[in-house]
Amino acid sequence: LSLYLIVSVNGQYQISDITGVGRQFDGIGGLSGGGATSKLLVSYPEPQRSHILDLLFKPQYGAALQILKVEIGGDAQTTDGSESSHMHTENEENYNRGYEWWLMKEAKMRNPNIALWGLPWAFPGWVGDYGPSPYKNTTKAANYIVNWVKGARDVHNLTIDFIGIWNERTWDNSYILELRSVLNQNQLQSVKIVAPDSIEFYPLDYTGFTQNASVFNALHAIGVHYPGTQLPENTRMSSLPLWSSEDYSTFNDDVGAGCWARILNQNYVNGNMTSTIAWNLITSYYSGLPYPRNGLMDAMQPWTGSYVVQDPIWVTAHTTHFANVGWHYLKHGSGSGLLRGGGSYVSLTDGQNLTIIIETMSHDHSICVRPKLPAYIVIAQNITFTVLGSFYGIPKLYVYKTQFRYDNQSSQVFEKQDDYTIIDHTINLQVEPDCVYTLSTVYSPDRVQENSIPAPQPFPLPYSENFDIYEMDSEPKYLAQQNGAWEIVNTSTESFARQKTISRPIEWCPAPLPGASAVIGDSSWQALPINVSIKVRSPAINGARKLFVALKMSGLGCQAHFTSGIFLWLMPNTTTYSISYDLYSLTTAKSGQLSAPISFDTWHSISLSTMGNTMSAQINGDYISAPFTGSTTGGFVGIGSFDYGYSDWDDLMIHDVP
Ligand code: 147
Repeated sequence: LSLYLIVSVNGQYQISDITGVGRQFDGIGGLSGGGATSKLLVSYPEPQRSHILDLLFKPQYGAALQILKVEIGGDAQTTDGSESSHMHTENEENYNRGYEWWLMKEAKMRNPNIALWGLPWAFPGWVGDYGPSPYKNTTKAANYIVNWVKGARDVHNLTIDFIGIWNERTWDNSYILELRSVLNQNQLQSVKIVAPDSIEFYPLDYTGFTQNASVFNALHAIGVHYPGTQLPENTRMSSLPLWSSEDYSTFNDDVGAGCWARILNQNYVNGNMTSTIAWNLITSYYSGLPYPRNGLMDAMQPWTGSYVVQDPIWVTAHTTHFANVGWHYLKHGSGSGLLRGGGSYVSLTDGQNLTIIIETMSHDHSICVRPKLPAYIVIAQNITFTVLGSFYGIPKLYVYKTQFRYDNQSSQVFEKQDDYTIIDHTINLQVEPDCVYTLSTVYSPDRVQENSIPAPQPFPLPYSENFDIYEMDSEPKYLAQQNGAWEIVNTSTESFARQKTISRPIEWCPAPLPGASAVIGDSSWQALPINVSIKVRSPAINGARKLFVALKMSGLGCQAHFTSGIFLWLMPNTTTYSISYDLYSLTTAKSGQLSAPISFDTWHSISLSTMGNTMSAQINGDYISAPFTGSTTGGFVGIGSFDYGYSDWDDLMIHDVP
């Protein structure tokens, strides 16, 4: 019995447009939102903030993204926080909230050709007449979305290219038709609808969706999520563009980078998908929130300016530096396909230029968050490409290589190689597993080396914030709203932060959250004795009826109904206070009466601290103390209410107790 180990395989492939080209390449993008994933980016210091934006958007620089997809805020938690709606209530509109407008303008400034795309996760409650669905009154919902498109145009001079339906929730044919018609009534024919952005497209019956001729005509592209590079046959053969409109969501080490490399190629090779959008664009949410480091790079320390350019940025560059939207893939078998020894190749052309991208990511080094990746083998291989058709006379190609290493040696990432001279219309390459190659007639400069990135530091203490130096309606820095919307109010006499969501939104999270909340600081704050003080006020009209300030808040995101911590509760118009170890007050540590009621329309000073086995609180001068018997888990400082209603906050101060 003899044992053979196959160490290498030869494969021959054609690069040709003789029988025409394949589908149009529609671009690679990143998603800001779904939710609040760019929260910390906007408060970065310069020059780091501009460097980061260059790394995301500047052509032929870093990721050089071709599409920016953003959340249309809906005032509710949508994974790592909530984003503000442009219409908290039916009678008001505001297009200066949050940071997505800013981000879109920064992206456009760097790449005027970048496509912009908006998609809602959650909606303010009024959109669905306070029921659970935005489709109750399709005209209302369509007008709400079209207002956002018009706000982008009229207030920010931004042209929105694509608009979606409702992220990963049911779609509704009559809503799609109504949205198309309201867009058209507003002379927004150029704004294209992508749908359904559904996680479970497969095995849903595609016939019910686009074989409805009017729906088919209303759509520009079919967007699916986390397809695992595959689509059911009837979808894969659709004449509509097929996009992986949310994908990736993987920890951004070199396995995450490997996931991204594999799906960027194979979404086309296996699924005919011509655009892929990474969730998320950049990890700019606090560590300690769900899906840590799921961005193409990390920037979660605005107080230092520290950031990390992770390798998914350079995997993106392997495609985006060498092909523009509007180019075409070459067809399966004549420029694109699977490699005999494992991995894949795609070719892209504008009719003259040629770009070939090869990836040989092994199974264990390219696992994405979902779906399950079936087993397969990648081995070293000799690849021979025969170049035909329009590409027959190409004399040489520029070559860029990434080789990931998982054995403590450092990876070689997006490094320019010697030019490849094509002899006899033939390209020969020896390729090892876990590599990405680009061979192209397009030249791109060497990878930029970021220097002078500030060192990381924990959230600075003591920290104080008086909300005095902001523009009206802007979102306070570092205060990461988890549900509801905190915005600056400037009057002639005072400036403060107000929570502005006054009724239950149409939530995106599967489990409803009880009210509004926001966190600030560090998820690891635990042992250190810590004190938070703040002023709070509940307006008599539309004011919140149960307010909290909290320490050690953990268990956030869509799981926020399990949030634990130390919650100090005040009930406006009563003298009642309580301290609980969880958001639902399932475990109450102490409760009692204050010497004076918490009146409406009045500022109240409160503070809360832990030290050793004791916790203590001060409310307008009343002093409360109790033994601490809660969990030792660390967590953020938090504020909020157990209901929806205005609450005003000012003079936040956090310090460690000496
Ligand atoms: C997606 C959301 O659209 C994003 O906002 C973000 O939450 C992302 C995180 O991976 O996930 O939602 C999904 C949630 C669950 C599944 C798929 C997508 N799932 O269990 O298959």
